[in-house]
Amino acid sequence: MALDDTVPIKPLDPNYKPPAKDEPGAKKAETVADTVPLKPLDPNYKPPAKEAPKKAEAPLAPIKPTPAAKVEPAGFKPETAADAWLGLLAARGVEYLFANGGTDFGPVVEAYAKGQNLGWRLPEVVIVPHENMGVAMAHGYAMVTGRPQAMMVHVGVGTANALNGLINASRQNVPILFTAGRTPLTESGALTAARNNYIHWAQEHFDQGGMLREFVKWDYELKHAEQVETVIDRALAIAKSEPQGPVYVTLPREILASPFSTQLSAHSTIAPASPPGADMAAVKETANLLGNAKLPLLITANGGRTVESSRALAQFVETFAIPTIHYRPRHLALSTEHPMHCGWDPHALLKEADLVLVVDCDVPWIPKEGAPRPDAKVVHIGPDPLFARYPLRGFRADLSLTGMTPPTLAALAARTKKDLVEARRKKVEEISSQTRKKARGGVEPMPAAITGKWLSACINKVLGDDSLLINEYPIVLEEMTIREPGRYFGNTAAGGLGWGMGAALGAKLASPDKTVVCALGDGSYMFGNPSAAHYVSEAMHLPVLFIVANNARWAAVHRSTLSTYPKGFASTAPKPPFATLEPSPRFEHVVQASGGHGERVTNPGDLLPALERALDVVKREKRQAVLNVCVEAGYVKTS
Ligand SMILES: Cc1ncc(C[n+]2csc(CCOP(=O)(O)OP(=O)(O)O)c2C)c(N)n1
Ligand SMILES: [Mg+2]
Repeated sequence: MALDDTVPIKPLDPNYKPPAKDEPGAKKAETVADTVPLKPLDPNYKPPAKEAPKKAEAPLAPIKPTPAAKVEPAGFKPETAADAWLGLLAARGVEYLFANGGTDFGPVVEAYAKGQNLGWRLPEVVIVPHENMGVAMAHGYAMVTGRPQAMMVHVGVGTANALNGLINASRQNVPILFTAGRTPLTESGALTAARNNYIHWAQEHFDQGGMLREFVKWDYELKHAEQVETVIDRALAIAKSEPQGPVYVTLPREILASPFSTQLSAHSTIAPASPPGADMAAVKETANLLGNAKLPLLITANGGRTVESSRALAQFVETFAIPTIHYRPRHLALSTEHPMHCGWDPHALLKEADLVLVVDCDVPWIPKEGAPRPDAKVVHIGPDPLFARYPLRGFRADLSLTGMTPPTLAALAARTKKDLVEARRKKVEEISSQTRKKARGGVEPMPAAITGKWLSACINKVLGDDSLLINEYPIVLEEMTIREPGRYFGNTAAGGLGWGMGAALGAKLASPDKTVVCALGDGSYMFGNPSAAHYVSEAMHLPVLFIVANNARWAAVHRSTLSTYPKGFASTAPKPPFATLEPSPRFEHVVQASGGHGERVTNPGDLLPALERALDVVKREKRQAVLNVCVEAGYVKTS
């Protein structure tokens, strides 16, 4: 029996009443709605216009990302390190500065105002009212465009709030130039921007970078104005070098305010390192194994990281008829309909395979659930095939082939014989179509209660070819038909919750012409700092459809307890201990506070029309929307 089947299933009660307070005489609420002193949705609501739309129906001017930065105009004459910092960010191609400020920001704010006044080219500032949500936005932007953006937060406390997001970005190899102020260093008051507030003493760290050093590729404190160019160029070059990742720079207030007199270069002074290239001896050895394999298997999580990588992987598995599993994918390398696409769980095919190619994948299988045959060979391929930053990772590796996916697979393809390929092609195609057929339910018939699987099928039905789907937990991938790379983004390897909403907003910022849909659990929604995310959506005109699969619990937490203690006390508890989120908030009302459209869906029959309505609001009215979908509590998550 699958673990998930052990979860006691109890559908959400549509007439659910939150528990009345125990005090005598406490008024019992009649319905959920009665407990909420909110006005009904205003159908004629118009978002306060930044750029004055005349009617709610009138589409806002399309959001254009700041055009790629040119070398700063002739008038750019930085007088302080902060002036130079901001101007250089723009000159080096940083389009956005995600910002959450404090007393450390004075010189930066002044430099920005000066630059705006004098017509300097500057990154556009995005105010992010929570750092974790903000860093997820920078993550989302880079994951869609490949371009690192900058973020600045308030000293150590802001850094601490961003850490979860940085762990996600680090494990997902997403480049971000993450910066924080440092409390002023000097006490006498003689220097510009010296200490002048009580917090400046308590906010000093012995080692501010130490807090996140494990999760950035490099960190440094700007020690003198003269260093600005080197520090920005070095930071960006390291972040962009493979395997990519976030970097951290701290900026003490007096240094930011100090005079700047150094000549700046028009272009970056430090080029990123060239990507790792495959060693030919290792390529030949792998080609030999592949050429002689009867049933190879390819497992990937990040193979679709870029369109180029996705195309290379598709061509490779087509050429050699290799069944391909996306295991806990963060990107899709193959179309879900591809004849080599053999599903989402490697363990069945792993038992048979005589060669396992692990491509850009940190966890290719779960040892407790299965392992390659003792006589099979296992080859790991990626920019860092050993995942050296993971403390423990013991998957067998007969060969660890360092190299980016496209050139490595091309080099392999050129050296591999194809004699055995056609003998297996039919069998692999059969596995592919049978796997799809068995697992896919579709929208018909309609179930008695909304399951996660059926919700996914309904989302699939309404997703257009122009949409990006950001999934923080609930999507059952078996139900999806996603044919193009770069359209699906799953939550990160580290699983730090609170990623989805910010990532979706960052993706929308990067691709204003796409329809961005973000699927979340009720837990993930609350981790995402919803009021901060909805604020940014409205303020930056970034309409996203947020779909909350609401089971009023952290099902994953309960499943995890049951996996260790399937027949323990927790398994018979009336409500999942440590994992119940009742009374479930009326999420549909939260979005209204930021001018969005919110609906709660309880009946299966109402789901598709509600999805259509919400999409219409997002696409035509350019307003965000939340669908609070009450799903059956025990849905089975398989992908
Ligand atoms: C920052 C953070 N805290 C806690 C967790 C542990 N955790 C993993 S899944 C999960 C529950 C997610 O709840 P929800 O989004 O409602 O999805 P469900 O499990 O109900 O499907 C939690 C709390 C985490 N991954 N990240
Ligand atoms: Mg939940």
